[in-house]
Amino acid sequence: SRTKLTYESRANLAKSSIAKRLFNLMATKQTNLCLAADLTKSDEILDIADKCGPYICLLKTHVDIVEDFSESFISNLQALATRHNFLIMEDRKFVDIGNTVSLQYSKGVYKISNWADLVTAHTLPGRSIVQGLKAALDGEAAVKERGVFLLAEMSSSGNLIDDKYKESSNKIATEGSNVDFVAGIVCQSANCFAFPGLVQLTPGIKIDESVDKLGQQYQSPEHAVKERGADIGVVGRGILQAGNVQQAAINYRDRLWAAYTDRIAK
Ligand code: 6AU
Repeated sequence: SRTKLTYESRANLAKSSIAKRLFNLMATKQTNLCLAADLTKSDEILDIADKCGPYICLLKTHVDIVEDFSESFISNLQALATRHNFLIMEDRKFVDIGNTVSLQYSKGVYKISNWADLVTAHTLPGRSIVQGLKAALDGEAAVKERGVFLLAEMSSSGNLIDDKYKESSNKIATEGSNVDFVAGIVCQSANCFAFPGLVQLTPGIKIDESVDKLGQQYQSPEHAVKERGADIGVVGRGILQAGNVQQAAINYRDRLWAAYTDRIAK
């Protein structure tokens, strides 16, 4: 199964250029940690990106919670991504008709397609959501530098996703011309897809807590990687609320990476 393969070998199987790049980055930098930088001031995000940058493969933003958004915030974040070698994912969770998501992706205040290597999208609208995102990009070369992660499951208790929805999401990820743009799947279990060229991104990871007060459900880094098939573990508050964020990032990186090396060894 895909979970037994190394990230290097999966880079070779990936059909999306950015998925290849991400798998190779993870392998050479030896990290499968994604930091969810869910902070509301740009300086706070830049500060944590600088402190945790050396230990992450991906930094995930929710740009619409930033209170002092500016173009210099984006250029500073990109400079940190280059310096520390991580990719940027805007967790926009697009969920509309193709024409609307195309506008939301490339226009407005944030112009997400200009700076986010990766974005997230729900599959609820059907396959046209992937076509809509691609349509916002200018030509094949631009498409190659970008990618989307489709949500096939959620970590929140009582979410409405069932097995059929999960299966159809998986199908959308791999069908036709979608394969060069879909880089991975956001999900909670190893059976949510089979194609080893896709990256499984799994949020809801925390070492010492099982839930929050608003429906989030957590699992340990080891459980996520070894039992649930996570290729990248997303950690937000587990790092953001730590007394020493850099040490927390190192700790999560070490545990997620050890779980991966264990997984491929057995
Ligand atoms: O570690 P936390 O709970 O502080 O943060 C988890 C992060 C948040 C959520 O928006 C996101 O992961 N997330 C997602 C994503 C990545 O799409 C899906 C999901 O099912 N659950 C979830 O928490 O930034």
